[in-house]
Amino acid sequence: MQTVHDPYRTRLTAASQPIERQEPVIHGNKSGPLSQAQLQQFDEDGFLFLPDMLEPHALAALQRALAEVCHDQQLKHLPEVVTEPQGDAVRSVFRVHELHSTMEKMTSDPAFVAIAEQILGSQVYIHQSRINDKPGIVGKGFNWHSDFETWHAEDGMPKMRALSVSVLLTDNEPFNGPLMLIPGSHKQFYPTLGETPKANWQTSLKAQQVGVPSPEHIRQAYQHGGIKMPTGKAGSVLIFDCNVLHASAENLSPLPRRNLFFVYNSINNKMNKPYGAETPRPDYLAERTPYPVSGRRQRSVLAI
Ligand code: 6CS
Ligand code: FE
Repeated sequence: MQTVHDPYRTRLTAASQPIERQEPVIHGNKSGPLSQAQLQQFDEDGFLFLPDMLEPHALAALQRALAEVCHDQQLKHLPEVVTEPQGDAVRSVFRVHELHSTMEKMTSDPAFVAIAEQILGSQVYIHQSRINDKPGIVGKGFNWHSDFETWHAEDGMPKMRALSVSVLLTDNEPFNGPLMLIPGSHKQFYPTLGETPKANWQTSLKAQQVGVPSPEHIRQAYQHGGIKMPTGKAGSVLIFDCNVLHASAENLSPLPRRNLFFVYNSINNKMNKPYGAETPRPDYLAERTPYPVSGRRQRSVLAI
């Protein structure tokens, strides 16, 4: 556990007030694919939804890759594959950019890398990648959280200088458990109550208990920003800041909600020791050695 001054103390034993974000949302003023208006929206809301971004052949290839990864009998027993709390339906598969070349290609698409570099103001590397399969009927939800809170406490991410790209691989409808976000919530850090249990990730990835903001803080954030639920067609893309509060409900519909996520972190924001846990999580959840993604050798498959 870290002893140096930490502006984002969390996993506390007593309730604590929200803390003002210390870092900007847009780092520097690099040019890139996003317009000034899009950057401003990302800055204000903490996310940006880009409908119908993927070329159809690229979407089809990713959907095939997802099926291969989720149903591979050899991968099944890897710790990267997380099943739903009850039963053996696949909930998430981590480190997909190293498990499948199509996924790897997507994470190094020049347009995505350029967007990440534009927002984060430096070269970037993949901190984490995953599929959330959220199967129909049995797919459970994700409690309210800030990703940064977990990455700071359990992985040692020092600053808010990372973002997630979510590629919708099935249509995200209001009824199949799409992501909900609280616009503007990324400007505050909501410290959470409760010490991190040993090897927390073994249970937290099925159902998160620790690192969840208090109902009072969620209410406060909601009163300020409301809730947005960006739904849309497969092939759409959601980009969101590492500290925006988000959650999603269980999927009682028969239609799966399959999303690919990958997290770009600034190469200047390397992991330290965890700020709120005894030992860092395994590499398949949090890369500790930054290999910059260059994204310059291939043609982009994005319509931007
Ligand atoms: O623990 C994590 O790193 C992951 N858990 C959630 C619920 N969101 C972000 C991240 O993939
Ligand atoms: Fe999350």
